[in-house]
Amino acid sequence: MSVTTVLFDMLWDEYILWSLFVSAIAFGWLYHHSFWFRSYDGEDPPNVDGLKVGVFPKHNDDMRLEVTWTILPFLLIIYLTYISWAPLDAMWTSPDGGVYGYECVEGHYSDNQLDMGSGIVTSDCYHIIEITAQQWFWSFDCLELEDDLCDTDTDSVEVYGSVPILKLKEGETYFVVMESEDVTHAPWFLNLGTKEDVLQGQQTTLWLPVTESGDSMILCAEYCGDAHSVMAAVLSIHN
Ligand SMILES: [Cu+2]
Repeated sequence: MSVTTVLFDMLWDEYILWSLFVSAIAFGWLYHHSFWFRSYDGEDPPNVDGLKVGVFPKHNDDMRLEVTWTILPFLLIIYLTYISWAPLDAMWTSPDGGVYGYECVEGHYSDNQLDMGSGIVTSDCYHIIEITAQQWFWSFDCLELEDDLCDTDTDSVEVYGSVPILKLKEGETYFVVMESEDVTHAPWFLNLGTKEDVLQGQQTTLWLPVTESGDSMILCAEYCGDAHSVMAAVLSIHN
């Protein structure tokens, strides 16, 4: 699969379709009301709510509506917190015996297991790699890892030009240690749905539990200057 195909697939990913769907409702509503509820020159529109300029329409108060409008979103937030608790806990798990175990010794592999119920991946152990960010490109360092586990390359991608490729292995988990040489950046691994800020003079870390092979883009999610929009790389996962 070429990188161009990957980009095309990305455009039609479900989140694009969802945003088109929501936009259609929002803008449809906006334009409908703008034209439907127009008044014309010389027309005296009926004041159905008895509104007076500068006076709060207290007669429109509805305690039941207000309480409902407070309690329902509150319950929604509790529910959203509840369902994101486990994934967030996994995303910020400890590198010392968390869900991804300890660093793999040479010749050992993560053997990732995906729990279909919770969506959480657990690993026997993980591999460490490094990412350095600068205006406006990414540098990957596989450290001591063998080529099959981690390798780098470059490729030419439409729109983005020449970009680095990070080649990882399906079924392995990587602990990425990151730092920036200048301003704040943030690698966004589109297909893994994960991103983290990269700072100058301070290390940040990010887990990459890899369960599916394929090519996808890595973009910069923190505005970092002129060429921010083309600060890209390719994540290529093989099995
Ligand atoms: Cu950047």
